[in-house]
Amino acid sequence: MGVIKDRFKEKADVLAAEIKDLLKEHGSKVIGEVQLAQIYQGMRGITGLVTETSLLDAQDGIRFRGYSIPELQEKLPKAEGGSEPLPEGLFHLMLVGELPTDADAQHVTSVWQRRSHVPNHVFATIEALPVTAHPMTQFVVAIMALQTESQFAKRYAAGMNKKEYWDAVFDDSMDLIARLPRVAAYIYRRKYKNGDHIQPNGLLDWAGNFAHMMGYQDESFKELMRLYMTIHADHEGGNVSAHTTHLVGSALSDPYLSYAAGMNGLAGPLHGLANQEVIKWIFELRENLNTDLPSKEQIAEYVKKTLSEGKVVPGYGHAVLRKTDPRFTAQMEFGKKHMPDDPLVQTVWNIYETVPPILQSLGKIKNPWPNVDAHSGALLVHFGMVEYEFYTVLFAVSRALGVLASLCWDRALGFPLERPKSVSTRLVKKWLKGEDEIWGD
Ligand code: CMX
Repeated sequence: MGVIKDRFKEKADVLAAEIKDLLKEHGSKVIGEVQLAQIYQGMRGITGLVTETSLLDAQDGIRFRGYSIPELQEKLPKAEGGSEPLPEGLFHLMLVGELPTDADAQHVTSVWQRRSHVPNHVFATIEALPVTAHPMTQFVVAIMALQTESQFAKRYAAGMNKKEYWDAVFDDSMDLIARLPRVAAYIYRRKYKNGDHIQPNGLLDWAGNFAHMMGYQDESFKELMRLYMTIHADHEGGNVSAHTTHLVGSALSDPYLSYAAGMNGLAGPLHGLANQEVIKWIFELRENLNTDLPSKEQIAEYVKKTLSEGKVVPGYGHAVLRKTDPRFTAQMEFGKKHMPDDPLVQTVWNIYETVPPILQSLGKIKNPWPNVDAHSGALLVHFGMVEYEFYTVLFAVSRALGVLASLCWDRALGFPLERPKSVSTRLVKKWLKGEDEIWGD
């Protein structure tokens, strides 16, 4: 077995034993109560999942294995000459639960370099789609084409013992993560750069190589990709992309099937697609007002217009967070360091000063503060990546790190098929009249 696989298995065996004892002793403890409204309203606030890789706090934001984003920026290994964390290090942290050394992160880089070959039929499958197809459609179709490579699917068909599920999921996850930058960069160059593809550079780290294959050689852009891939990787287990990957994986669908399912969820405008919606909205705002730097008054007017048309202000609000998203703040810091005078970046900051009080004044929005998607596009545009329909693909490549690390844990801990109980409104009405029990079988 590889070094990381060994370490993972060792940790997983310890935790599996702990969970067994924990459930034996405390399994019947009540962890919360469920109100009728919650089952009609997106299950907000219901604790019903275990995710080991990260935990979201409404006030403090995301922590990966207990570490905040600023802590990760300080403690995770960096590329030579760089100051942003390597996503390889974050993956190690999420998977093994320990901060990696520089050598550990380099090891992950070399494993992913070794496993990054993408078979030709995947490119042929992408080519079979109209070039006009949305990049997320091309991306998910490509993942499905890659599924022919699943070790899990092959081993399951050959009668794999359930004790080995984790091992096959681990191998598929590493292969899939390794291949994603090549697939995503291929889609980018196909759609926006006349199919003028760029070969991988075997000396670069995962995110740096991704930037290179998309055609961005600027060191600062590579740094942005390292930061971007780190902060978008995981957001505990209940968000649509993580939950879907976990749910589909619980049916023993292999990692390719599970991840593709999750990414179909990420492609929704209330989730990952919001990053393209934000920049589209700002471009429209600038075009409408015929200025590169709209005033705060002009922004306020435009926000009110958006709301009056029954639309959401993209990049604002969150189902769990109740403060400014630390992922927004990390990107704002990057902007201050690398491009403080960029008018688009300044517009994002002006929007940040303008939108929250307006949303708050509506009285119904639980979180008027910006989320991760409010900032990301402006940084990309600064480097010339103006093709905003591609942004969710960047998010998807990063999200693979969290959801696939979690999938490894799901199988290593032997989590069963996920199958919550649902009710009909007919039953609810009967239950309210005392004519039936709501907790049937
Ligand atoms: N603009 C306008 N209205 C908003 C809003 C926003 N940014 N955020 C929430 N609301 C509205 C909701 O639509 C809802 O309205 P109705 O009661 O009329 O249906 C009301 O405020 C209450 O919503 P909430 O409880 O505060 O928020 P939810 O947990 O239901 O939804 C989210 C969370 C993210 C879907 C929502 O805030 C939103 O649509 N934001 C804009 C899209 C966005 O940025 N998504 C990205 C999230 C991060 C990610 O996953 O990448």
